Amino acid sequence: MTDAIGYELLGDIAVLTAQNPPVNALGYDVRTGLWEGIERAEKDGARAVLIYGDGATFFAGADIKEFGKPPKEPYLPDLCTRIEASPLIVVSSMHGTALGGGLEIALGSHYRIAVPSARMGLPEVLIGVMPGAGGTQRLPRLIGVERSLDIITSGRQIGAREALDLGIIDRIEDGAPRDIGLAYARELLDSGAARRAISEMPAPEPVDFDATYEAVLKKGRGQLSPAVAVRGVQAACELPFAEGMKRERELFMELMATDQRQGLIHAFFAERAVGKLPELEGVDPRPLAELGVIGGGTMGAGIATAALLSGLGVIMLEMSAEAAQAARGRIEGNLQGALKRGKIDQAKFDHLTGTALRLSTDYDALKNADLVIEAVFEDMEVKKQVFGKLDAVCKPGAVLATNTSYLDVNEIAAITARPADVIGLHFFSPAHVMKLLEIVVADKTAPDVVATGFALGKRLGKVSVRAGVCDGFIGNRILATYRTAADHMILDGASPFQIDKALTDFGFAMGPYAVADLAGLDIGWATRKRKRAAGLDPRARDFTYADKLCEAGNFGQKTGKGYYVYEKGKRGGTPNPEVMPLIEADRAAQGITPRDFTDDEIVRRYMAAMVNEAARVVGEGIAKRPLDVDVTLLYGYGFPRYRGGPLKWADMTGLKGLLDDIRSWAALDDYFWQPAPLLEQLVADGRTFDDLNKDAK
Ligand code: T1G
Repeated sequence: MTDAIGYELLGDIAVLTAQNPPVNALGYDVRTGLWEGIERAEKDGARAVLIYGDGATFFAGADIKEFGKPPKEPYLPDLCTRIEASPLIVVSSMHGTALGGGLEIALGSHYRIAVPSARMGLPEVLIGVMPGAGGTQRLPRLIGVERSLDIITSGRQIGAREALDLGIIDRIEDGAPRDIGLAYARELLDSGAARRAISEMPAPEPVDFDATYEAVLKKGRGQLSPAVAVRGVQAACELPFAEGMKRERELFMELMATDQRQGLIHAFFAERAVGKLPELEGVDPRPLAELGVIGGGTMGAGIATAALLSGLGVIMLEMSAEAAQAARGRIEGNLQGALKRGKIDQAKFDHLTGTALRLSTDYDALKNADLVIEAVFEDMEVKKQVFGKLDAVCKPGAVLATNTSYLDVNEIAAITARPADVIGLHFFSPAHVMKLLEIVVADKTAPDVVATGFALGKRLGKVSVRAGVCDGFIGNRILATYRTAADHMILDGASPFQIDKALTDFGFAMGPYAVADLAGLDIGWATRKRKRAAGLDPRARDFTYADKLCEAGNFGQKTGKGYYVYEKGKRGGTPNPEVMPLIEADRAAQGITPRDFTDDEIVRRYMAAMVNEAARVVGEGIAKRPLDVDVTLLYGYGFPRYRGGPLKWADMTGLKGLLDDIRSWAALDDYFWQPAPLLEQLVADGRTFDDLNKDAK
C-alpha cells in the first residue's frame, strides 16, 4: 500500500482515505493505492468499501502534471471499472471539488453521498481533453444524454443540490465526509442494498449527434475538446459498454496529442504561476480594509463595484455632489446586475449601497483609507494634482495607486514625498467584470506595496500580472504593435472586415476593428494625435482614413457607427460602407497599389508583430516571464485560450519560422519589422519561451 491511500478495516467496512494534498489528484500512487485497497478489502472479507478524501477535497481529477508523460498503469478508466466490478458495496463520500477523474471514481462506485458544500463536474474539456475514465459512458446512463452533454461540453461545476436533483448522487448529509460515508455504508449494508453498477444500466436514448457536434464546435470557436467529447457520449448510445470505453479512450488520446491540449494546460498552470514572484516571497501585504476611489466614471465605478462585492468598504470621491450622485448611480447599476444574476441578494445590495459605500467631495474623507486608487482623466497634470493632495491627506502607510493605462508611474510617484507607497493598478473596463489586473511596479515601489497590490487583486478575484513601467505596460503596448501591423495591411490591400474575420477564425472573440468600435474610436484617435504631436519617426507609416472616420463623428458602438454600423437591439454590426472609400483614398494619396492578402498571411503578420513586441517586453523586463505576457493576452485581450497565449503559440508554431518571416518583411519596412533581440537570441540558442518560464522557477 502506498501512503497516498490510507487503509482501515472497521468491522465489515473497509475505508480507503485519499491523502495526496493539495487536491488529492489521482496520480500514480493514488491509483495504485486505490486498486490495492479494493483488492485488500475483498481479501479481508469486508462487505463494503468507503472511499473519501482527507484534506480539502475528494479527488480533483487526474494528475495534470502527468499529462504528456508516458501513462503508467493502473490507468484511471481501468481503476474505475475495477472499483465498479468489486462484489462489495462501494460508497464514495464527496466534499470539496470532485472533478474529472474524481467524479469518475465516484461514478465507478455503487453509491454516492456528498456534503452540502460539495461541488462536482467533468471539466476535462477546459484543459483540452475530455472525460477519459468512463465519464462519457456512465454519466449518460445515469442521467441521460442531454444533461450529460451540458455538463461534459461546458465543463461546468455543479453543486451538491443540483447533483442530487439530477441523480448523480444519492444523498446529501451534513458532517465530515468520513462520518457521513461510514453511516451511509452501514445503512446500505443493514438494508441489504445490492451493488449498483452504472455500466449494467441500459444504454441511454440518442440525440442527433452530428448536429450537436457541429453546434458545439461552432460555440467553441474552433476548440476541439467539447465537440470531440460529444462523440464520446455518442459511443455510450451506440456501443456496448466495454466498446464504448475503448472508443472514449481513443478519442481521449487523440485530444491528449493536440496542440490545443498543450495550450490549455499551459494556460492552467500559467494563471497560477503568474502570482508567484520571488520578490514577493516572505513579504506581507499591508492591511486592506478600506478603499478610496477617486473618480466615479465608468472605470472608477467598476473598481468600486468590484471592491464592494469583495467585502471592502469604499469611499468614492468625486468633484461635486452631482458627480457623486452620478457615480452612485453607476455603482448601483453595476450591483443591480449582480442582483439580477443572483450573485447577491437584496439585503446584500442594500448593505453595499447603504453603509459599505460612502461618497464624498472632500479629500479629508480619505484620511483613514488603506489604499486609494485614482481613476481620473488620463492627463498627467490632473494625475499629479490628485497625488499631491493624496500625499497631504492619506495616513502614513496608505498605498497610493493610479489606474492610468499608459502614463509614467515613476513621474507620478516623484511628485509625492512617499514614492515607495505609489503603484499602478491598471484595471480593464468593465473593472467589475474583466479579470485582468496589471500591477505596475515603479522604480521606487516598496515590495510590500507590490504585495498589497497582489493581495487586492486576489481579494477582487482578479488575475494579476506584474508589469514594469513603459507606455502601455504589457497588454496595451503589445496591442498597439499588432494593431499597427493590421493598419499596415489595410494600407497595403486588406480590408478591416477581412482582417477581423481572419482573426475570429483564428479564435479571437473579436477582431481588432470590432474591438476598436467597442472601446471607442476616439481613444485611438487621441492616441494618434498625441503621438504625432510628440513627433512620429519619419520612417513610421501613418494613415488618415481612421482620423477621417472619427472626424465624421463615427466613434464606433457608442455613436452607432464606426468600422461597422450598429442597429439598435442587434448584436454585432455590419460593415460600414463609408470605410472602404476612405481607405482607398488614403492608399491613392500615398501612391499605394493595393494587393490581395490571404487570411493565413493576415494571421501570420498579426501574430508575428504580437510575438515580436512581446519578446521585447520580456527582454526589457517589463514582463518578468513569457507566461506573464500569455496570461495578460488571455485575460485582457480575448486571445484564444486553447492556443495558450501568444508566446506558447509561438513556441508551438516555431520561433525560427517567425523570425525568418520578420526578417523577410524587414526588407520592405525595416522600421516596423525590427527583430526583437530576445527572439533572435532564443532562435540562435535553439531555445523556446517556455524554457525561459522554466528558468524563472
Ligand atoms: N492535477 C495536478 N495538480 C493540480 C490539479 C490536478 N488535477 N488541480 C490543481 N492542482 C494544483 C494546482 O496546480 C495548484 O498547484 C494546487 O493544486 C492548488 O490548485 C481521466 C484526465 C481543484 C478547483 O481539471 O480546477 O481528470 O500552484 O490553486 O483555487 O477524465 O485546482 O500550489 O503548485 O487551483 O483551491 C480534471 C483542475 C483533470 C481540476 C482547486 N480536473 N483543478 O482550486 O487551488 S483531467 C481538473 C482545479 C481528468 C480524467 C481526466 C482547481 C481546484 P500549486 P488551485 P483552488
